[in-house]
Amino acid sequence: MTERTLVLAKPDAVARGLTGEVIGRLEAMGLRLAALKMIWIDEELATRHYSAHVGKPFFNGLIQYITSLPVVAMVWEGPSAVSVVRKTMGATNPAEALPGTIRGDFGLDISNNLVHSSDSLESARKEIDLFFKEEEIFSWKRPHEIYITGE
Ligand code: 3AN
Repeated sequence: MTERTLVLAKPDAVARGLTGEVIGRLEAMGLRLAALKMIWIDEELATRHYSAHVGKPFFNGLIQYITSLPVVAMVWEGPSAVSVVRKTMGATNPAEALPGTIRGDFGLDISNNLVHSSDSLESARKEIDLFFKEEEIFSWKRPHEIYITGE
């Protein structure tokens, strides 16, 4: 099923010049970039985005980190996009993420884990809503899409 998922190249990815690497990996897989913008997340958006983590010991640090520099927010579209993108990101803790994943290849520290992607279709819908207006998201297909995504 065609899905959309939210991806963030987080402040450490932007600071380290890894935004292109993140985009390149998802593009190379055949997913379609449907929306993209740079945004400096404020405390209110950060708290809404990470509402599941309110009260956890790392919450304040998480908010400080995600608001420290701009992020590059994206919507990616394609078959099973939510789970496919999660696999590409690797485990939350880069120290445990497999080589070949973005976090496994470029990260070392759980508080600086480079990327975010939605963990379910339901959170994807909510998170995309938080970051994008519907008119900022484009559904499009390649002429040879059938050979890439089967769609
Ligand atoms: P993921 O980003 O893989 O979906 P979540 O949703 O469990 O992981 O956590 C959201 C973010 O909170 C992580 N990307 C990470 O930056 C931070 N985080 C999660 N667990 C910890 C932890 N134990 N210590 C510090 N930061 C954490």
